[in-house]
Amino acid sequence: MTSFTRDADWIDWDPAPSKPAFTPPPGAVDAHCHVFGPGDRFPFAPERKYTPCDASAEQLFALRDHLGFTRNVIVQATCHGADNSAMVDACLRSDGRARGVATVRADISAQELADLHAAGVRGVRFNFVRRLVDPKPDAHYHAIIDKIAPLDWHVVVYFEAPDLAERWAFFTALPTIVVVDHMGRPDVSQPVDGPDFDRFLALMERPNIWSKVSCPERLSLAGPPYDDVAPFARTLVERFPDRVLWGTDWPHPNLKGHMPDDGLLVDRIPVIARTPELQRALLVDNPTKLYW
Ligand code: 0GY
Repeated sequence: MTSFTRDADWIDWDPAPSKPAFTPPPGAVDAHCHVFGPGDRFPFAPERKYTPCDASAEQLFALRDHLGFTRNVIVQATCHGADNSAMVDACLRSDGRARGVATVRADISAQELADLHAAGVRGVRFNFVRRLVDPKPDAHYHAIIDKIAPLDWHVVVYFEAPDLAERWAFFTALPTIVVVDHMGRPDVSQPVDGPDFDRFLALMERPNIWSKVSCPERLSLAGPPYDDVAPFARTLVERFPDRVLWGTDWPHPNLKGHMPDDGLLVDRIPVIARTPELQRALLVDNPTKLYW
């Protein structure tokens, strides 16, 4: 048994989120969430950049039910490196109600990939956020792309807005569906119709690019209820209704300052997806197409 001490400034997830007033449509998917450990069962990776509190599959499924959701997409968190055991275990114990996005080594074998697929994994995550992972050469990513091609998986990319220009050629050359985490992390002090977000919208004009309209709590400068982030998410939902996903980001790694109320995050959905049709596409049809 290995025990871990969370980082001194780590903020725990909210154990008693509010019950949302908004009722998600039947079959709704929380398409971006994580599990952490528990560390004594699924040790955190030696190369991790942070040590979180535990956040188990049972706790995630309890939150799913409390919020009125049906299914989860569990994204491998960087604190577990390329050891996908905790995420895979959660998928296997979900009764088919969770799918996964893995982090894999470039030398992963076809059998290991087949095992991940059987467990419910449908994509890999490439993380370019330097405070979370050390940079890797492009050859690393290209080797993985070649290996996942037979499985018809997609790629989830996480980067910060200033990195988009530098990585443009790389992102636009990816042959798979590419799902961008958290709207490419826009600077929400800039106008939604300004040059920075225009660059992201230009990326979205490519038919294989999708975006998660997630993490207002991470992007907001104003704080709850995150009104400053809503125009960015709403723009994406209305312009690209068939290529957007929504997620809680529970258990909210590395937040400084405040921990969001997950019930409030759900209550922001009708603010960014203003019709039942847009809500159904965002929460049910799009994630079902990609993951089930
Ligand atoms: C997120 C955000 C973060 C962390 C991770 O895998 C991770 O460690 O994704 C972050 O710190 O911005 O997407 O949940």
